Amino acid sequence: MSGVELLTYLDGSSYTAISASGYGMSVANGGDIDGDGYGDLVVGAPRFNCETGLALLYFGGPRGPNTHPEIELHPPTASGSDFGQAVMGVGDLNGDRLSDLAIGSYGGVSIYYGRADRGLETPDLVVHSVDPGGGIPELAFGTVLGTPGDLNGDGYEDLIVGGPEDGVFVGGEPGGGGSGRVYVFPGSSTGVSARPLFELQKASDTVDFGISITCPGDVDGDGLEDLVVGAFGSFNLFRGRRGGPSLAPDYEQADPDHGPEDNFGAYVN
Ligand SMILES: [Ca+2]
Ligand SMILES: [Ca+2]
Ligand SMILES: [Ca+2]
Repeated sequence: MSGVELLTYLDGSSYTAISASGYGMSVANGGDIDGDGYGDLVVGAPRFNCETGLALLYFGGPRGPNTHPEIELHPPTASGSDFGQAVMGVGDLNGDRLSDLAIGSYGGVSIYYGRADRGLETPDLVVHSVDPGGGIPELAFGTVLGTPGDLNGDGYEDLIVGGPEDGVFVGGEPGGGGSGRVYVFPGSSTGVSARPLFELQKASDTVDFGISITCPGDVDGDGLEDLVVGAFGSFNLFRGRRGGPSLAPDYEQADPDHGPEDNFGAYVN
C-alpha cells in the first residue's frame, strides 16, 4: 500500500486501513522546504507496514497543499522503528535559506536538508544520541522533536531531540517511564553532526523528561532564543547562550497542586 492509497482511503470506507497506518499521528509545518515561497506540510504514518513507518510531504502552493502527497519518505536503514512517530520542520539547520526536515523514529532521527528540486527521497544523514550498539538505552530517542530555535545565537537553527523513555527506568524496569534525555545538535554551514554536542540536565527525580519540547522564542529578552522542556509533572526552561545553551535548567516549574499523574508538562508549546 502506498501513501497515495492512504489518502484515497480517506474518501472511501476503509477507515481501518488509515487508522492502522497511524496516518496523522504526527503532523507539522515543514517550513518552506523547496524555497518556492509556500509553506510545506509533513504528515507521519508511523504504524504503516507493521510499524516500519512512513512520512508524506505535501508541498504548498497558491491554492494550498495538493490533496495527494508529492513525496513519500521511507525509513532508511538504521533509522529505527515507527518512522514518522515525530515529524518536524526544524528551521534552517545548514543556513542555505531552505527549511529542513526531521523525521523521528524509535532510535534515530532522519535529517533532510531542503532542496529547490524537491529531491528528498533519501535523508542526508541519520543522527543518534550515542553510537548505535553502544550499550546505552536509547529506546525512545527520536520520538520527540523540538520546534525550530537558534539556542546559541549563531544564525543557524539547532536540532533538539528528546528520548523521554531513555535512561534509568523508573521502578527499574522498562514500561514504567524513563528519566528521559534531551539532546542538542547545533546547526552549522554543513548542517548538524551525527552525534549531539550537548545533553541537557534535569532533576534526578524527573519522569519522562523530554516528553514535550518547544522553542518559544526569546522569553527573557536577552536576544537569544530559549528552550522549554516538559516532563510528567513539570517543565524546565533552558536559556539560550553564546557557545551553547544552558545545560542545567534556569527555571523549573512543577505543578503546585498535582503530581506527575496529572500529566502537567506533558505538552508545552
Ligand atoms: Ca514550499
Ligand atoms: Ca536548510
Ligand atoms: Ca544555532
